[in-house]
Amino acid sequence: MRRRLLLMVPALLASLAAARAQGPNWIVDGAWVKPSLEGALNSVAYFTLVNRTGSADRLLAVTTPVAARAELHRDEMKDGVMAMRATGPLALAPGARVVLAPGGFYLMLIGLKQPLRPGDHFPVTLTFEHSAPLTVELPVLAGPPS
Ligand SMILES: [Cu+2]
Repeated sequence: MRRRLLLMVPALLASLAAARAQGPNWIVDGAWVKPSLEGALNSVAYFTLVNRTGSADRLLAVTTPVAARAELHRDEMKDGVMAMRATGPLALAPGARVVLAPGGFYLMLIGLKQPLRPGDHFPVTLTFEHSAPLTVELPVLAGPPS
């Protein structure tokens, strides 16, 4: 048993090296955060998330030091009224691309601890069901990046 474990180690190291060489398993693209309005405690962040891990996963939670909470929301018409609702965990099949953009999904930053001004940037950490947590830096911009 012991011998077998030892033999497995080089294979494991080789697969870790291969994984690293392949680059990021998740791609976060086109990120931007709306500047907070004067005195506002909330703002919204947008980005595109692409699953390049090769396996299905779920985005379970998002955290950031600049807000008390960060939740995935979606605006929906319900009984003729536009309302937002929390989406809960976001399932991403292998190769799936989820676009957070005005009019659809977005990341709601709730309880801002500081104003967000154009030119600022701050980290958010994405926690997945299977993948290691991913921390990315989001820029505060007056509008979508071109
Ligand atoms: Cu919302």
